[in-house]
Amino acid sequence: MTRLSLATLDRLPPAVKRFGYDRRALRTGIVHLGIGAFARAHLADYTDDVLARDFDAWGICGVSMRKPDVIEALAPQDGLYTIITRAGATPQFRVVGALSDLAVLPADPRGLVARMASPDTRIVSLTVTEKGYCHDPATGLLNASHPDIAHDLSHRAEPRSAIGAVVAALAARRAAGLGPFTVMPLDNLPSNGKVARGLTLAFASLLDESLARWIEREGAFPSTMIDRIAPATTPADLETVASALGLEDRAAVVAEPFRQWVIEDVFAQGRPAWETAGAEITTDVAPYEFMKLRMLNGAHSSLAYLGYLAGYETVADASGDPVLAAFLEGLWREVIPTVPPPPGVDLAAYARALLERFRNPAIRHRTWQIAMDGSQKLPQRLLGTIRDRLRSGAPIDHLATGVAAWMRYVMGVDEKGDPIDVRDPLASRLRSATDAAGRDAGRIVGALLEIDAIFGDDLPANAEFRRAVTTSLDRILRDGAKAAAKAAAKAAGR
Ligand code: CS2
Repeated sequence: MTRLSLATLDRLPPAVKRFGYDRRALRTGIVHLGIGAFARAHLADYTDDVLARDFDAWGICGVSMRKPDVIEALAPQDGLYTIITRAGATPQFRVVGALSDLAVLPADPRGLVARMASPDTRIVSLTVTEKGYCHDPATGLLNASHPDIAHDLSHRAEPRSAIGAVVAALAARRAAGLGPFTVMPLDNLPSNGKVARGLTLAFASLLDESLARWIEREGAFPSTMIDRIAPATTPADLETVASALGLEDRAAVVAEPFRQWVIEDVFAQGRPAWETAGAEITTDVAPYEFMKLRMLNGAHSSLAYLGYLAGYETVADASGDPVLAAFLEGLWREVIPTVPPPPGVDLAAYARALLERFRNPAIRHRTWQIAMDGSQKLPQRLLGTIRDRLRSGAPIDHLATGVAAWMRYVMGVDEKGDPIDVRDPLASRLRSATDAAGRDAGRIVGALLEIDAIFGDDLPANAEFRRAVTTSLDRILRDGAKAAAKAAAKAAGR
């Protein structure tokens, strides 16, 4: 089958939406590190809208940080790909043109650094997932013993990590008398701009204190809240696209119709007018981040562990189970009092809308996918909320059940005795901790709470936290995940 590309674009059927600008004239102004499904369904989607209205040099260079697969799929397509928007029976198709260039970091790290250092690059954005920041998730500080960071400190011209690449390129810009580009993280971390700034400064300080001071003075690190559910593309999705387009597209992504983006307006070298595409530009992203990370992602992770253990493959299936849906509602009742509502937002209505989004039957978002990297996600999704609740003496039954379900999950064997493919940078540490503890809830909780990169030193010392998580884990081990979800609702109702 013929591939989607600039040369074959005019063969697209009229029902397929396509970008409305001259792609060949598009220049690159953004380098995006981590061009996975999320960035293609979010940043590039918004940017494509802006380019259609207000054409400017804001094409995106999509960068793969490790494996070349995505770039190998995009390259013969001139960077073009389809977003399949799914809700209800009829998917919508849209071909995006915003990726004006492509690169694979490990194939040519020097080339990528040079590209980031070029005067054309005005923004470097990142979707490298939580673990890609090489930080300590509990504190947000740089993990200087992370193998990629250690490598980049001794091979600065050939970075492997996002932070290493950012600092190498900023150093080259400074040497060339250019100002810094804006560093814009698009990952689910609280105050992601502040975190990225702290990590960049910490890394730069280890190389050259004056470079760090320059970045501190001149650099810009906007925080953002990003939201769109975009599950991994399946072979069946690629077939759907091929029959809709009449062309093969190996880089298509799937997304829900909903999208949201809140951006702190601090840019060093300008930015696309993303607000014309519906992004919210603000001076304070924090309330939006709290809402999204604690309510959406906190519920997502809890549901992923409970749902996986209960035998559900997708979020839609799990949230269709009345016991787990009631659990989510109970969880949101615990979360809402800890979230300062963003201007004009009704958090109860936000929660109802989340349940609808989770239940979208056309989106097959695997519980296993969301369960990945729990050690990096728990702090901002559940543990911050738990700290706030404990401080005010409020019950944490649902939140603690989310944490207990994660503990049960990382034991690596499901309720039927089958192995679980636990993907986590700390997987082996988690497994040896739980293996040594047998099936004794108290001992498992004790062993896992020792990991201070996740729990800090306050939570392990909190008797109420330990009790609530142990009670819930004990219930999961004895009666299963669903019974524990039910018990949480009962305990909270007392
Ligand atoms: C999910 C997120 O995989 C996960 O951990 O919770 O990717 C979630 O789908 C997005 O944050 C939604 O915006």
